[in-house]
Amino acid sequence: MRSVGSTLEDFERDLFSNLYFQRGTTIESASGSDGYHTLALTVRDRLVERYARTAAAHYDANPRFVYYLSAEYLLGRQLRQNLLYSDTERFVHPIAEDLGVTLEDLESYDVEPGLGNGGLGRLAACLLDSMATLDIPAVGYGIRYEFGIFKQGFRDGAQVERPDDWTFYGNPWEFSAPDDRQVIGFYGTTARALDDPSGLRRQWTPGETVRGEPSHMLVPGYGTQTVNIIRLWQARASRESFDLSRFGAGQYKEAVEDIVRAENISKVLYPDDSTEQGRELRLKQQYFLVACSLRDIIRRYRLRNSGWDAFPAKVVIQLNDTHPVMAVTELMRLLVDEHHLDWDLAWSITRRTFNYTCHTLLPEALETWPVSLLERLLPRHMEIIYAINYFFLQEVEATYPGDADRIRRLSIIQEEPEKRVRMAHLAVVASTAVNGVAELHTRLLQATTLRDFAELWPQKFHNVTNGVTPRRFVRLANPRLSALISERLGGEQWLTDLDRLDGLAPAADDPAFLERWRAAKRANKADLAKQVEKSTGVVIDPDALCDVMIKRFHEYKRQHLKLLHVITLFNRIRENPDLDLVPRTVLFGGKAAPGYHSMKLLIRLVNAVADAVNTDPLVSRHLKVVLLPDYNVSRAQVIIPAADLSEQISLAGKEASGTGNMKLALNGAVTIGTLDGANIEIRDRVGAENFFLFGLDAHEAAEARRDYHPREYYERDPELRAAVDAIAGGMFAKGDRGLFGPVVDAMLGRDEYLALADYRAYLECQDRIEQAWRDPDGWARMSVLNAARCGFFSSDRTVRDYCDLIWRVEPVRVLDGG
Ligand code: GLG
Repeated sequence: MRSVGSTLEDFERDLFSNLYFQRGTTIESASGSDGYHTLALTVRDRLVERYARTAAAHYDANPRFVYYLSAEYLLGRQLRQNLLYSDTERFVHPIAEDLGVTLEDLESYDVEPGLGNGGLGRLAACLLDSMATLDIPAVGYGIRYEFGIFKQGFRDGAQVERPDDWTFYGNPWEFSAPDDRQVIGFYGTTARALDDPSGLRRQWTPGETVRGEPSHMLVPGYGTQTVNIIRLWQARASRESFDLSRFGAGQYKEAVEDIVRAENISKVLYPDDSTEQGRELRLKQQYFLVACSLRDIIRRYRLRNSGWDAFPAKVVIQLNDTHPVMAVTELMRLLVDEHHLDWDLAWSITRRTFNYTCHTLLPEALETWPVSLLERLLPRHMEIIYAINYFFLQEVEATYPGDADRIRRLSIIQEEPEKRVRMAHLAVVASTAVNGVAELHTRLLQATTLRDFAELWPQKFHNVTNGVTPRRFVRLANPRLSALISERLGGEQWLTDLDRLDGLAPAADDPAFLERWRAAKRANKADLAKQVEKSTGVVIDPDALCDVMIKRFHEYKRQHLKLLHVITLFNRIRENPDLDLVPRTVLFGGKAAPGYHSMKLLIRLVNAVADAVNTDPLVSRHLKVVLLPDYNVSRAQVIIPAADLSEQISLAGKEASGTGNMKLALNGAVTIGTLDGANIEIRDRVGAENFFLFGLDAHEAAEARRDYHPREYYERDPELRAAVDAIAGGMFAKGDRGLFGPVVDAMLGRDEYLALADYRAYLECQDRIEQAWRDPDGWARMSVLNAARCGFFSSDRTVRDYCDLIWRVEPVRVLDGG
């Protein structure tokens, strides 16, 4: 194996060699981008060597592998992470200084792969990071979207979406592996396999084929030699698709039609599903991901194993939400139709291989697909679903004889109003383990959304509370705080053993430490202020309370409740200019799905309110409001370390877990939140006195919803009425009463997520926060205790839980090469 050296001299030599031989340029003529790419390649070389040793160790050990299937990975920038993980950052500074550049300059070329959209995608990235760190043999499978999640901008305050061409300058972190490409089919017909008396084996003749070309990115572990990979598939037309004769005849568009159709599959993340074509494309993507990945998993299995008996002992597949659930039917098809296994054996293998993580409680977020679409796009898979359902319902009938209603509720097929396949049901039926992502979520899944399944198979259900990687979200995002923590704890072991943060608790009573803690926060806030000014022009005060709500825009998350608070403060200051208010910056960040019109309108309203606040000479002395455009992982890494207050105000029972809540608490932000998702577990750990709780709990919310009249709250509460009236009266729309009318109608009409019911409690809680903020030592104490007591929320712990409860995999140590 070729070995890269580990000294500064080796690093410098490789850097110049890469600049010359890989970029084909010299130091005299190199551009900034050349500099970045060269550095990236040199860092990558260090990881490649570890990867080669990891692959060899895995080959020798032939262990059980975790295969993580996910539609999204929200990785964030790679350069700083890989410098840290390869322990080469210390080399860069002296070399860069010699050359007259800074690491910050070079990092500005580091593009974030926008391959995810929210918490689910970032969780996938955190779990991969922790698996590598814990030496768990694992591969993540996903799609290499040509354009990831859109870039968000604002025009007249309204969200505009621009394509994110993230690979435009090339992605130095990725290797393509064309030899491992796969060919998969769509459409076509099925026929009976004549030599199969059971009739369960059939022959599928696809009507269209598409190539999946893989590339992989390296996923290094921290403080260990393991480097795993994430394998991403890109769709390519099969070679015959280019119609040379049409091209020759000048029909250029028609000549490439098939190519365009095939390659559209991996064009964008979550194609808009408001049209028939969009829905078909989404399902195509899902099948494309799992069909390519399963073939690759089988290829890897066969490198060291033969026969099928050992398959579940060597392969555990984790389905990240319902998007990859077609994998179940594809494995059945491969085993039964192509490898001629008998149905029962194939089913037993399948059931022992898969596990399913559910990330939601909202029934509308549980995917279902029309039977008619499946019959056309994946005819064989639809037959397999029917067969799985047939045998499953026999099992149900045997357990609950004559309970037709239960059979209807449990069935994988929904009959009314249109026949559809319930992907979550398919996932539960085909999995060994099903897990929710926080204690409350798992409990509610068992009690409501998946209740019949929990009664049928109670032993299948587990809770695995989410976590976040402290490497990216504390060490990289917040170097100041990290240095302080390491100094206090006497080393960096906390980065791989986050429970050690507990050792900070006594420092919460040490005034000198609190002073330094505050200074770190203050400096982070100054950094944030610079970025806010640069991207919005708004000047914010680093000494103001930094009140942060960063997450996707969704009605259940209740950004509109936060906005009602802001408008109330606005009204209070205008009514009473001498009011002694705590100076506060309210920072929003988040995108709305392109087809989610009500949330796009809310974004517009947030921007309009921000404008009104920031330009009012009176109000802006106390309050600033900013919606930072294009919220992503890189921006999160700047905002989170600067936050004083973390807004986690979803209606209780709606947010499965949340992970932003964990990142913020670990960075010393104090939470204002409802008893929802992982907020509950955060509060249990940091202590009720260090957490600002308000609002209905999940049970009360469910009760209140039965007979709910938001107007009564509006009429009873003058401040609430004034806030709503300000919107309705066109105060934020230059007098136009129509523009934000739908926001008001939604609040007063249905108020689906009970924002008005929680308004007064929320405001009172914010008043308590003001009081607390006036005592700087008291606040800093809460802040320290939040960080100190949140070690549980490391994704290392999450991965250990998955290993113990579900995966039953053992780590494989990779020996040091040096
Ligand atoms: C979900 C949920 C979040 C959860 C995340 C990761 O909405 O509450 O923290 O997955 O489990 N769809 C999501 O982003």
